Amino acid sequence: MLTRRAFVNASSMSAVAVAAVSGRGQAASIPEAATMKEAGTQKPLVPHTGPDYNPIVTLNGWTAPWRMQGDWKEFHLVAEPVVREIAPGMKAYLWGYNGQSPGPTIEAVEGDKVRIFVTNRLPEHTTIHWHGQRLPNGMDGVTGLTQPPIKPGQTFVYEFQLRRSGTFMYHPHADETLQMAMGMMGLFIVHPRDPKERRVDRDFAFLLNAYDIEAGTYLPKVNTMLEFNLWTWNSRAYPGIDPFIVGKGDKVRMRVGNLTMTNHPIHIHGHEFHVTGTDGGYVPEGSAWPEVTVDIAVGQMRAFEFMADEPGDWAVHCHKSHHTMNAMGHSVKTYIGANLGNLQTKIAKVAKGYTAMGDKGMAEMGSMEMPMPDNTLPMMTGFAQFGAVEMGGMFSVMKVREGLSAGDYKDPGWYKNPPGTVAYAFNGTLPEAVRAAGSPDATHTKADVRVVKPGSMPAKPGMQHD
Ligand SMILES: [Cu+2]
Repeated sequence: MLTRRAFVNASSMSAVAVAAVSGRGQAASIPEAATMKEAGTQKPLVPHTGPDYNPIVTLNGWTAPWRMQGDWKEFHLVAEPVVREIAPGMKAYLWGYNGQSPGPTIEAVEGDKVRIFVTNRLPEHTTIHWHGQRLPNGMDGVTGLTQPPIKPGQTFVYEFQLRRSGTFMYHPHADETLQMAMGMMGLFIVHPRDPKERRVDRDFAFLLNAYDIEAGTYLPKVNTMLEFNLWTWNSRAYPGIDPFIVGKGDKVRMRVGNLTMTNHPIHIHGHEFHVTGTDGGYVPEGSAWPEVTVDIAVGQMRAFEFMADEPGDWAVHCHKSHHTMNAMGHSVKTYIGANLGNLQTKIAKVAKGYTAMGDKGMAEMGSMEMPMPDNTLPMMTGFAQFGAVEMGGMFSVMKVREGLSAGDYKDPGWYKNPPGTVAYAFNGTLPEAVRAAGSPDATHTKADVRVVKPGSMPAKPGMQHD
């Protein structure tokens, strides 16, 4: 028997708790199921057995520990109800695996034989489909088609050999609409057997998912088809999504899987990348194509790589602007240019605390403290060194810093911009630092600049809808 310490690889997974499997008779043969309480990004799980690889950093997630039994790598997933913090101030009652949604990332190596125990602690049956894997048909996890359902209380065993390396996912193929809308999914990363193949310095992974949770409530509406109000990465919404911490000069890979009901163009600032992996495998080295935005369709996975050579705090986000918005904003009416006059006073007479907003745009919502029901997230939020970020949903920050040692994922704080490299308010003269730096704008004179006075935009009749 392996000791609990060896199984959990205690050196790198401090926050992992180990729960015994229910059923005394089975405890000898089923590996203990680790469970995670923290919603933050956990330290990558350095392999303690088998070939070396650079472990995955699961954004706001963790990697499942395993044990070796002969030449089988054994994992234990427990499907169960979980409480997931979507961002500080909001929790959701979801279904997931081993204490979290998404479940833990399964990491293994090309050629490994994996045995995955799946225990069902849900109130209804489930299965797991290993999305993208080559495997015997009966291991594919489709209820009714390839296997009987895993009933509540049962444990099923999946066994297959990992025939190719790459980025994969797992999710139920049983009552699928409901179970995926409740957050049941996870990443499955297979590393190449040759540790030098496709090696990068930082290897991040996250799933795109979405929920429809009404303000003040905790349960996702499971039959929503398109009108989701929380756009999340690994079941977290900005500002709940951790930053990507990267050393200057690091080769970085991001792997993204889409288990929402719409496509997401994922965009990074300040760098161009090459798309190096799709669902079908690696893009041959000479054919990887350059982008700054990669559209990820429903059910797809994409991996892209770049050299992080520009220090700074760079935005990484979905480019559908409604996907960088949280729950409270999606039904706000458009009043741009409208003269709201004394509307606020009038409505406040019947609806206490009513605030008329939006006649100058909606940015004020990013900085003001609006009264909100408990357990929801403001439309646009987050603060950084220059003020309100006015974002939500699928948004994060990549912090590229000089001198980080390998494996250092501590948040370094906000970027200290060198003098003369931050956009500034123009007051008629150019500061010495900018002129000395030879900014192209130094050729402009005051007369070239068209000054638009705040408030000069005319209120056009008919601009408000509703
Ligand atoms: Cu999106």
